[in-house]
Amino acid sequence: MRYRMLKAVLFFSSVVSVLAGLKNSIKFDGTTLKFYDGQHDSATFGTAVVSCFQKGGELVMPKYKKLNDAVTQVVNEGTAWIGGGDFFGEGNYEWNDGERHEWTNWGGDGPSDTEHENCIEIHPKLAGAWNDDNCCVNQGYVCQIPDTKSKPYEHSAITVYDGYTDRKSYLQARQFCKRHKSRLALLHDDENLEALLSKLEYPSMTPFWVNSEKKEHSCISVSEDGISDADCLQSMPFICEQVAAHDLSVSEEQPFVEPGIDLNINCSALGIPVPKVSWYRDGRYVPHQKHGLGSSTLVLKDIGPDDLGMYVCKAVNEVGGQLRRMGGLSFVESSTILE
Ligand SMILES: [Ca+2]
Ligand SMILES: [Ca+2]
Repeated sequence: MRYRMLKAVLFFSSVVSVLAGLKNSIKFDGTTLKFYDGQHDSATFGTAVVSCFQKGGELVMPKYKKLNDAVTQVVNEGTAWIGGGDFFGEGNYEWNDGERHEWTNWGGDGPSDTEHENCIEIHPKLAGAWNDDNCCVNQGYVCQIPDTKSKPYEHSAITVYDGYTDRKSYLQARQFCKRHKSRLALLHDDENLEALLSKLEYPSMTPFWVNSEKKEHSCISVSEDGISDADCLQSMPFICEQVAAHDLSVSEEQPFVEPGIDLNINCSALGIPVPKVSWYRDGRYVPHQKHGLGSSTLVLKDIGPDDLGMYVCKAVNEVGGQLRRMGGLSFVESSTILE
């Protein structure tokens, strides 16, 4: 009797420790991978895509092994949708952002390649192998969500003008930066000051001109000693800054497509220089778009089956920064409306 009870206790404690070891979210490279299990959050592929968007992320696209391994780790039960498929041509697999597959992890002999299986699921119990499945199947999925909204200066590139002949007055420095498709480096807060100083190659006792958000109408300089007011006419070294495309936003994240309607979806982004913003469908440039300054509007008239596809908005400028987000959605759910 005593023996049986001990066994029961052992069994119970092992169940508890297994449960404690199961996590449905992990941190990965500045993002969180979160598993929505098939029992509580079961979703079709299309619903999973929308759900991840609404959570501020996207259906995870494990484009390389390290990320695929992390996804495998977080899916603690059953299988899960990941963000890719061959929706737009049998056997032409791509990620939801329109990129072609480079690294793959198909199980068995690869995708079974039927017209009815166009979305990819991951099998954690088979070492994270992929399988193509019917997009309408309800199951779990993994979202990848950025931890915090990135701060613009984390994506900025600075150029320091500290030669003796480079020295300029505050106003001249501002104009110089502007002519060079940049701005006088902007100070947002103390954290940003530290980031700025850390980008200098060597510690500087000489103050530099910078731009300040806090003190708009005075001329500000920074050095190792911190921020100080200075005589605007003084000649000083200065720092110019370019900021990668950021804060990309799409006016309609989830348009409900019905045949025959007109649709205008605006996409805009910030950056210095002003980023070039463009729409792509299935990885190809969309001709029906109106470009503005740092924005572009996708103009679809009398929507028909030919317009269905995966729409991606890209914003990019010289700094090399680039953000993508999917705008138009026309998946299984909407294509059934059109049929
Ligand atoms: Ca297929
Ligand atoms: Ca299959």
